[in-house]
Amino acid sequence: MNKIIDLRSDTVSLPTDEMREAIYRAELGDDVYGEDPTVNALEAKAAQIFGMESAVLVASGTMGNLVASLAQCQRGDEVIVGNKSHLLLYEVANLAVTGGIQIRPIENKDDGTFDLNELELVIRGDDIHVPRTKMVVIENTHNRCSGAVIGLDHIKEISKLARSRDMKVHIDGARIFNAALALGVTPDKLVENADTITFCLSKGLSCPIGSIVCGSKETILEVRRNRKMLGGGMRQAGIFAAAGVVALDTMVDRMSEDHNNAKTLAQGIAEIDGLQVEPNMIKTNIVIVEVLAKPITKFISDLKEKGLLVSHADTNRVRLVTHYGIEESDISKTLEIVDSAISN
Ligand code: TLP
Repeated sequence: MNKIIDLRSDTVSLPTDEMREAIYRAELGDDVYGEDPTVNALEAKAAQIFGMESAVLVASGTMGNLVASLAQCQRGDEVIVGNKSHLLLYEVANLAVTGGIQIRPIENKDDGTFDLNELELVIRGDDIHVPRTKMVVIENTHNRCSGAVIGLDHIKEISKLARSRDMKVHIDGARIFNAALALGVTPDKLVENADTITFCLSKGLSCPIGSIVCGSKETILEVRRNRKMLGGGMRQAGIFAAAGVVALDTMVDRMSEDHNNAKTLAQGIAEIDGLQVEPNMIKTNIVIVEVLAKPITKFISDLKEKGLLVSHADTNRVRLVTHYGIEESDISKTLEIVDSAISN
């Protein structure tokens, strides 16, 4: 049988043999008591990589963003996010549901950045009629903006503004290692002006489960409390933390292959009539393509019939994500399938 090429997300990537071996051999304990040595090792490693005081393992990126927000905002506070952010669009309104926190979206430009004037304008003043603006969230890389990378200067400017208004900065860095690789900087540089970061082990790093929140000792203690409150205190979590340790050692640099594959994919698709993509915009592993020549659902089902899985990004756009397990040869095959599906 022909291989199914699954480009719906990098979350579909499977653990390496080395990870499976580490999972098998992991030293375990009860992490709610703080006694799982493998979880402790992973958290220490993450904190060190990001130059932060402390870190905590959580079940998912969604949980990480939530517990980091709950730790830094009170009921009735407001958090500024991008209008194309994952936090706004795909996290089930969890800040509102569990924290009584209001979200205030401002525009994400095509490259994922904010207009700093707009950001400044929406920060509330001291007035009994209005909520307190407590935090701003930066998504890096930016999922819905084709994996755009938010640069150091922009992060610095946002943070400077936030600091001057007594606000926190959270980074939704589900794919922060992709951003660091694309910019050629170490990951700590990308968060040096932030209070907290969530990053995911289960995306480009190919782990089966898990995300990590990093921040100051005090904040992470509060994050731990919130994790427990939400039922996310896990016992022998070293079972999957073991894969995380291997991932941080072995899976970061290889993601440049994913970036190259995404670029080749975008360049190929740009030459196909009926589809639109700007290859120069593709800096990491996400390619979002506008489908002009066919109804979107028909296009997606025709691709599936030919052995290619993609996801429906929005309206008439599909998303293709490269990841561990997708080889250069899969990219040529993908281009053949896309070409035949759009022209038939
Ligand atoms: N994104 C998933 C889907 O939910 C869309 C994907 O396939 O890309 N922040 C960002 C920027 C994300 O892209 C995601 C997952 C999350 C947070 C949430 O992570 P999980 O899925 O672990 O809760």
